[in-house]
Amino acid sequence: MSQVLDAMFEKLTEGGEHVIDQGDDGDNFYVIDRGTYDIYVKCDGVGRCVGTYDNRGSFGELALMYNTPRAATIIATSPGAVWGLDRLTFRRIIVKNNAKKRRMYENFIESLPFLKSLEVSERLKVVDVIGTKVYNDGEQIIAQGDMADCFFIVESGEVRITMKRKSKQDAEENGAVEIARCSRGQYFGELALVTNKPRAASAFALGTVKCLVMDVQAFERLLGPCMEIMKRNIANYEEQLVALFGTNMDIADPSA
Ligand code: 1OR
Ligand code: 1OR
Repeated sequence: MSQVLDAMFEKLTEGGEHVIDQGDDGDNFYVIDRGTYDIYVKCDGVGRCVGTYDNRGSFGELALMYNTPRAATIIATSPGAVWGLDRLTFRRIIVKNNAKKRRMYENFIESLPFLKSLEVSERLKVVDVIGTKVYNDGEQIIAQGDMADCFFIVESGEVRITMKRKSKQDAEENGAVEIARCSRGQYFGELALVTNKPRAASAFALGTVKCLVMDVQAFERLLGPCMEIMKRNIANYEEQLVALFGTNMDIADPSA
């Protein structure tokens, strides 16, 4: 960690500035300090905005990790600042760390049924992008109604999913209702990413919980082939919702 910090340099960015251009060779990896950045990917020669970073996140790792040309163009849309890490240091430290991560998580990721539509090489890329996060007993992992920017897989421990009832009055009277539990190998937090809506439910740690976390950009980039399985499961939520609350309120719209 201290080697990475020592090697990082600050770069101020202006609105409209191209921090990365698709097709270039990779020089640096960037961590956002502040500012907003659009992600453009060329399709038949035409650049299309496929996502944004809003004051957090990182980019520019793909060209350095896989020795490929830049896969997207990143354009600042406000004044901001990023922390850069040069290619050599990135490869020396991050790529070495990724090799360790592959050894640790390859078997676990291989065993997950919802990732079975991915090729082996794609599952390895999933291992490369995941981060890990530990939550203490009772700690909130997701808050219903929040905007979403990541997806979770439970590595150990148990996660309690709760949902507030439809009307405010009900919520105050009854509090939140437990609707599901997730344990090792199960995922949560996909719904808001798939529907582009706020979080439909809250998630809390039951005991100590360790999760693998993936940001929304990696989720969209890598998990496309698993969408069918996830969407089938979302249809199940809708059925359960009717059974539990006796209403078909739109889970994709928790503010309703
Ligand atoms: P890089 O070194 O290739 C561009 O330089 C960076 O943009 C890339 O690393 C990623 O960090 C970041 N597809 C490819 N690269 C992306 C994407 C992305 N999003 C962010 N980057 N997709 C967008 C998913 C929202 C998939 C588009 C089909
Ligand atoms: P999210 O991004 O909306 C909360 O953040 C997560 O809780 C959600 O993604 C799902 O991954 C997870 N209805 C809605 N979300 C659920 C449900 C659920 N279960 C788990 N999540 N139902 C439970 C069905 C057993 C139906 C509602 C009663």
